[in-house]
Amino acid sequence: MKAIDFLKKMNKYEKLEKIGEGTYGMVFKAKNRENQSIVALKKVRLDDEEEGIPSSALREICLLKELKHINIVSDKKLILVFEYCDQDLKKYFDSCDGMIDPNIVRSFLRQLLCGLSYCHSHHVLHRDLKPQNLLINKNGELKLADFGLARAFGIPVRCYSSEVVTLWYRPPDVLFGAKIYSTSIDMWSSGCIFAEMANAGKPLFPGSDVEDELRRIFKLLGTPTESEWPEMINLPDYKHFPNYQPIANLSYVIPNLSPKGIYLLKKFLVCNPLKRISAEQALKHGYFNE
Ligand code: Z3R
Repeated sequence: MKAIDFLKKMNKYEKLEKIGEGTYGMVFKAKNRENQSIVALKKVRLDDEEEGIPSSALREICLLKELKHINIVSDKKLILVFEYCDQDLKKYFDSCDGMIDPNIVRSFLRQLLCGLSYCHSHHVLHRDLKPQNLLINKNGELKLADFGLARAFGIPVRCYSSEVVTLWYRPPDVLFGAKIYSTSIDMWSSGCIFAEMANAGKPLFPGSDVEDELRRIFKLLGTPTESEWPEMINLPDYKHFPNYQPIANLSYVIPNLSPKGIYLLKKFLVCNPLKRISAEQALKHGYFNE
C-alpha cells in the first residue's frame, strides 16, 4: 500500500482513548468519521525493521482475514481494525461483587468454547488466552481477541510495554518447555478461565515464576506420574517435583461450581496434553444442559 493511501485510510478514524496495552501493542477506541461507528484499533509493533513484515505475520493476517476481520497494513506498524466491545473479562470481574451468576459463567464458557472450536477446526491456535483477551459487549456476547497473533510472533515472554507476560494460564507442557503446541494449549487456559469465572475473578494458579506456577498446579491436581504422562520427563525444561497428591475435592477450591461443572473442569485441567478435552467434546458435556 502506498503511504498516501495509508494516510487516507487512517484519517478515516478519530482516535478516542487508549483501551488496552496488549501483549503485542496498544489498543485504542476510535470513531470511523464516515459512518460514526466505534471500532478498536490495534497497533502492532514489528521489531525487525530490516525485514519488513515477517512472512509468518503475513500468514496470520491472511488467516485473520479468512476469519472475517479487517486489516490495514503499514510498513513499520500493522494496524488492525476490529469491532468495539465494551469491556474485557478482567474488567468485568472487577465490576462483579464477589459472585457471577452461574448461568452467566455457563454462557461465557459456552461462547469461549464455540469460538475456540471454530478456530481450532481452521487450524488456528490462540496460545495466549487470558481474561484480558476475552471481550464482552453490551449484549453479553463474548469474543476472542488477539487470535492467531500468538502463532505469528511466538509465545511472548514480555509484552509491548515490557511488562512480564502472565504464566497463570499456561499448561504444564509449555511450562516444561514443550515446543510443539496443539489445540490442547488453549483448552488448559479455558479451564483456568472457567475456574476464575466461577470464583468471580480469583485466578486459579497465580504463579510468580515458572517453578511457582508448576508447584501450584501440582499441589492442586497432584504431580503427574510416569504412567499418566510418560512424555513429561523428556521435555526440554523438565524438572523433578515432589510427589504431591491431588486435593480430594475441587469443590473446596471452587465452591460455586456445580458437580457437573467440577467434572468438566477436571477434563480441561489434565496435565498430559494428549488427554485434555477438546473444545468440541467439551461443548457436548452435560454441564451445558443443566
Ligand atoms: C481487539 C483487540 C484487542 C482489544 C480489543 C479489540 N478491544 C479491547 S482489547 C478492549 C479492552 C477494553 S474495552 C475493549 S477494557 O477497557 O476492558 N480494557
